[in-house]
Amino acid sequence: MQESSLNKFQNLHQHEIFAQTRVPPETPFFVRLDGWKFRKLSENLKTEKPFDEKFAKCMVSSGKILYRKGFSPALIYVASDELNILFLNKAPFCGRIEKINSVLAGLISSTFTLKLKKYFKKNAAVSFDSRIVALTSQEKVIEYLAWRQTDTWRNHNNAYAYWILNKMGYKPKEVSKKLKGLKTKEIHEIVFRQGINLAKTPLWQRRGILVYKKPSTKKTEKCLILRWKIKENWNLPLFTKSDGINLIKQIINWTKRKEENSCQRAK
Ligand SMILES: Nc1nc2c(ncn2[C@@H]2O[C@H](COP(=O)(O)OP(=O)(O)OP(=O)(O)O)[C@@H](O)[C@H]2O)c(=O)[nH]1
Ligand SMILES: [Mg+2]
Repeated sequence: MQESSLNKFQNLHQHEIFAQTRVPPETPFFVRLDGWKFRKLSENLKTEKPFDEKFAKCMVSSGKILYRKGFSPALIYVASDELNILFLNKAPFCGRIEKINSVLAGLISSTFTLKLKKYFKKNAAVSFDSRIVALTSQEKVIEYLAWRQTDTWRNHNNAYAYWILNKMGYKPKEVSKKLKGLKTKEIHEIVFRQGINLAKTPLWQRRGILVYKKPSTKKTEKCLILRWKIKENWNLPLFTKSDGINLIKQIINWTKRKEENSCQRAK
């Protein structure tokens, strides 16, 4: 009886038309999560302007939850209210896009709420939007990170300029008008006249923060033990220069080695 009444609804599964949409196999991809209405949130929290280290810590430790929940991203690039999570060959949920976007956004949002409580002693329900950026090669992965980092630098300059001009008494609309179309050099000069050198601000504000797993070996009496530790890098090189590119390549190679090892163990 119960079965026959259920059968009647079975074709409704066919309406879940996006459920099987997947990232193509063996395609590296980023999941980019961006805080929803975080400008308002940062005002409500009274975060430090233009950058708040506690806010950045909330972002970083929210990203790190993924490792503890069994996901294996190659790296997470954090900047402002954005998390860029790179997966190489091992896509979670067999690459199912709806599942990846919804579970990751849920996990990061709930963790971020808990971290706000810890660092700001405030309760706030937050949300992140989530999208998938599929890339075709290691070069594209590096190019993508260079793009996000360049955007971070642009946002950094604007954030300082807004903050300085605001402090000088300009209204938000006047600030926007004043900054519109200005070149980086001109923004630097405005801020410099107020005593801040934009080339000397903390590196994490200018270049973002990278989270990844780094291998280390420990020698015991019998053998060498390989360990993976989660590392936070708050002093990043430029991803457009050789030391930045080499760092990304190194992290990708570590991840590939780790994935190969876990495949061999599973055989
Ligand atoms: N005061 C302060 N604000 C921050 C900090 N980090 C991020 N923000 C805020 O977060 C915003 C992130 O930019 P957006 O993602 O474009 O703004 P949003 O309000 O989240 O907009 P949507 O993503 O479209 O919902 C910045 O504009 C800042 O207002 C910080 O360290 N300190
Ligand atoms: Mg946002």
